Amino acid sequence: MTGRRVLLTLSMCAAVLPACARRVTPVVSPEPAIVADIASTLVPRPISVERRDGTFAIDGTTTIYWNGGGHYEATARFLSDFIGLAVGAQPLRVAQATGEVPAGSILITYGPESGELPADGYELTIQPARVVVRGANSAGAFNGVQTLRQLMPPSLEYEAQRAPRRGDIAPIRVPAVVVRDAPRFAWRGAMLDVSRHFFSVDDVKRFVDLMALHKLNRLHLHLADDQGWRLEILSWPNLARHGGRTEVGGGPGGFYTQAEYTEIVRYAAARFVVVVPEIDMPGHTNAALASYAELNCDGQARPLFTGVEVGFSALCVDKDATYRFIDDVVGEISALTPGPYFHIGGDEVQTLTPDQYRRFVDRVRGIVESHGKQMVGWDEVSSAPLSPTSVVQHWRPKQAPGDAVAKGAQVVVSVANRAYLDMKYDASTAIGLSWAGLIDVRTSYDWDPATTLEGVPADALLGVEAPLWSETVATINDVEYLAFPRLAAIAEVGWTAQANRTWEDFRGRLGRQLARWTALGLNFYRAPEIPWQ
Ligand code: TNX
Repeated sequence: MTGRRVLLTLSMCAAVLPACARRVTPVVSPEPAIVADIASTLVPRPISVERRDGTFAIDGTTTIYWNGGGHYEATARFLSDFIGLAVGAQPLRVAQATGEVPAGSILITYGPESGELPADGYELTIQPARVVVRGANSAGAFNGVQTLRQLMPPSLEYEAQRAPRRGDIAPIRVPAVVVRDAPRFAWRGAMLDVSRHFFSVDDVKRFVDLMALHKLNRLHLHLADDQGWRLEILSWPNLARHGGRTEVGGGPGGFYTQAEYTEIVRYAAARFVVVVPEIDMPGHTNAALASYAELNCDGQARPLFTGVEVGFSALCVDKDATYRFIDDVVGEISALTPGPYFHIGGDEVQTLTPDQYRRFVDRVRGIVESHGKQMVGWDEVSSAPLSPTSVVQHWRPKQAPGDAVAKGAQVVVSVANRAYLDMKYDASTAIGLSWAGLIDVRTSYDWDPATTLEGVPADALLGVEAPLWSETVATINDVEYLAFPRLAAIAEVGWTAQANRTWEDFRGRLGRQLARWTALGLNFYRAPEIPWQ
């Protein structure tokens, strides 16, 4: 069955997948039919994997049943779309289960059988007679399907495998196995800075796809900074129209219309990824200050900015117009965003007094909450009053979260010396920064979010997030290069219990992603310390 899957040429690829033309030619390597120790292929590592005898065969007659409501149906359709036309001339049938499902089918449902699993957990049971994915909730069922996906042939990741084909079509075989699994943290995030360089809707979707494969569930979009305002705001149209027209280095920039942003949110939600929109303020606001003179204390619009310095800009915090502006912006974005969060940035303000800064954050938190959202901010916001619903994102490695915790806030750990995807891997990395250090794959993997910062009790620790700032990152190929393999490392830091993971074991499993990532056309960094095979 593997032979034919391997016979892919660049021209076949380019015929069905325009992306092939601009990507590294995917050489789909031969795949081991079934790897003996299948746990050794899964990233992130599950709680438990028990191998059973035999395999389950997916062919053109396999039906994917769902039970439990629309979110489960969406997951069944995700699986059908993933398999595409790999096993037949039609996509696999998706149907609602009514009672027992017949032998030979796949069932996506809820309620793990052997005891409770935490939210987002799942139980995946593959037997020769059937496959059952039981989610603790709908996100759990989706996570279980991602594990099932990682047990399928890596070549399926290659879109050409889902195109119509002629001749015999072999079934897909997956090993019989019982996987029980649940995440360590509720917040497993990645941040994309679309302000310093702009990324298209398709680029963002590609990033979401890569997140979902690794069970990441929060996409933080850094939508506004000095160099660009990237989301259409109907009540302040010049923000995007003028403030979105450039980027670092003077390129054309761009912005998402509200319809495009809504499409990103929908696409992410279909993959159980919650979008966290960020409008950075009161600093990092030059694009807004260039678009509306009235937001400046001196009433003078600023010129657009295409450099990389930080800290020079700030909204006029003593003007009422500033808060009308913020209320309008937060209101419009909140209405477009189903997730519970609004990120106000709050980092690196150098032109305000501490008291001005605290009063600003306090007032903006009230605005965010009046629009029904929880405020998220970079760790600087801890100096201001917070709510128990507030989330503080710690990026400075030496900044203890005591203030935030004392105010009842939750903490997301993004310490720059571990979690920043925009740092270089080593001194020879062609793109990236190095102010927080060089971050090789082991550095991004081998740490514990519970102990890296002083004084975070377990119940205040919401999760981890890996930010990708884009001063030096201009294309999706650059994004992929800096993000992988390190984003897979952070995904496991966020998912797998500390006691259940070691660098040596991870290294081996990462090496076994070679075929899958190659089939995906992923432009990942071939880190020399990883045994790619
Ligand atoms: C610091 S991290 C910043 C960003 C830069 C980044 C580059 C943080 C909250 N602020 O403005 O893009 O460093 O690594």
